[in-house]
Amino acid sequence: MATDNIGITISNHLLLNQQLTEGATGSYTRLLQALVLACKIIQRDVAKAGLVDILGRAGTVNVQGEEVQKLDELANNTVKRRLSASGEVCGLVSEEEADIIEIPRQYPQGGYVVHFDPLDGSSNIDANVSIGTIFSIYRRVTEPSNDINLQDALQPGLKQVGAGYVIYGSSCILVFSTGQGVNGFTLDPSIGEFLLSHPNIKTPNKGKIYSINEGNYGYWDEPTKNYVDWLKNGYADHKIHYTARYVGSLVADFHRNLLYGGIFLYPADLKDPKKPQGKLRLMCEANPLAYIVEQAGGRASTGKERILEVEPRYIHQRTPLIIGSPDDVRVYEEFVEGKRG
Ligand code: AHM
Ligand code: MG
Repeated sequence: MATDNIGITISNHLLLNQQLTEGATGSYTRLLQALVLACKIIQRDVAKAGLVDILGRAGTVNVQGEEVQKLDELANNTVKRRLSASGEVCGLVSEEEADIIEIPRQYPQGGYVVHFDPLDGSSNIDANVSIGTIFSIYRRVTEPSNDINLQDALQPGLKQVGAGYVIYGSSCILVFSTGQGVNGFTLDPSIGEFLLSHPNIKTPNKGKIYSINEGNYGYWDEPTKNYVDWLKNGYADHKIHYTARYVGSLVADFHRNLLYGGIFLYPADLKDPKKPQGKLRLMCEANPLAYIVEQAGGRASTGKERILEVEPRYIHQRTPLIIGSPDDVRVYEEFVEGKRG
């Protein structure tokens, strides 16, 4: 962690970037500031959850067929309200809602579309394990005079103009990229400000950590089984003592591996005929993290294709996600290509 940058607030950082961007109007900065505020509010709610009875199930089921918890609803509503009120978005897509969310007419319609997972890792809420918010930003591509439509919401990850995530954990950290590297800001609760704590994050080319839910081993495809077997039993070949780490919150697993190096895998899950593409969502989970990892020098793949080049067909599309240090992800792809195994 660099101490010389410790005093730079996220507002300073965003405004400086705006000044350095030719033709910038301030729209993008206002959008990011609204996201930052939403995440501070969610952090406050997460920190108080055990005290004010917002843990536990809310009794409804989200579009993915999963039970929604109270904090999920609060987080979803917070992001929706704050982004709508910013006047900078023309539509939102939430992991928690089936359709594109239109912006209430009382607010100006802006030029951006944001996909978000309001509370990732929600099965961990009751156990005080790290959870987070993930977001992904696109420019509108259709005429502003019309309502936004699927063309605006279904753009490949390469078209993102920014992405990030927040982890509500031992400390609250916001990591994001606007296409010029990756920076991490840690919330100083005593002043309520995010301060630059991790400037210009670069992920190691190789790591020793692998992160995958091995309970699903019997349901993986052969290349994934062969790859994980090789990590565990192939010391004579790779000369590395790999170590397994799996929180079960994507943001936490991703963040750890981004800093330390390693590979996270959520492959296709052959046990569930409804999820032949695995569990994770392309638009609100895989694309934003793929954007960040590439900006940090890493790699993100379905095993066969670069995540950022996948053409989305529907907003809640799922995808296998293999992400992390570039050399590690490349080796996995070689297993898929049949070059190893
Ligand atoms: P969520 O967005 O509903 O919380 O689900 C996604 C989470 C990820 O955070 C995590 O990587 C994954 O589900 C864990 O799934 P599993 O329990 O199958 O390993
Ligand atoms: Mg999620």
